[in-house]
Amino acid sequence: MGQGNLTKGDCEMKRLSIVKGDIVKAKTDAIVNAANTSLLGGGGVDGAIHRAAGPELLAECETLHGCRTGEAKITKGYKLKAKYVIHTPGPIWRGGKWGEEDLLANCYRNCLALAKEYGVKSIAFPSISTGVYRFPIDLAAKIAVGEILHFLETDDTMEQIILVCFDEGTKAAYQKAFAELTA
Ligand code: AR6
Repeated sequence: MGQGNLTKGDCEMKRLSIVKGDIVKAKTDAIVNAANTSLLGGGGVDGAIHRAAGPELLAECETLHGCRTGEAKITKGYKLKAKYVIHTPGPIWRGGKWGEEDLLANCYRNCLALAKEYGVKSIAFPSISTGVYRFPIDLAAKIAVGEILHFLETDDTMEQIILVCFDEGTKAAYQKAFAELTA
């Protein structure tokens, strides 16, 4: 994965890319983990990241004493190509009346702020909350892309942000959100 594999249309905007792929292979400085509040691993992308990083990641996560929904904590990347993993528990979708939209926006905002604090110049995000946590994909994509574009408006340190979609449907939703937000 990386710039070389981007198809035409993936890279409408210089610093934001929407790609299909496996986030554990990302060569960015940091990758984001769609974690749960225990930070002690799970299925989905969380399981894949822990498997690829090796047991030292779980050992460091055990020292963090969990993380609140919408907040973010950083660890080393261990066996990953990425130097850091930024862990953020997204909200579980409960119909939309429990602050889910704000909590998901907080995930992106807090991950980007933490990345900036650690001098991260490139970062890859999975589609937080849209798997096991069942957040509707179109709404999640609008929030994710919106928060990232908002961050990039004022930031001049981040060189690349990649939204790594695991399937075509997710990628299409992100591309649609990008098109709508930049129209
Ligand atoms: N690379 C990129 N995206 C992936 C990968 C991968 N290797 N594997 C899955 N996805 P989910 P959530 C996509 O369920 O909804 C865990 O058990 C997946 O297709 O991983 O935030 C945690 O411990 C989907 O589009 O995360 C929590 O308990 C997206 O990643 C809970 O799941 C998110 O799906 C978090 O649920």
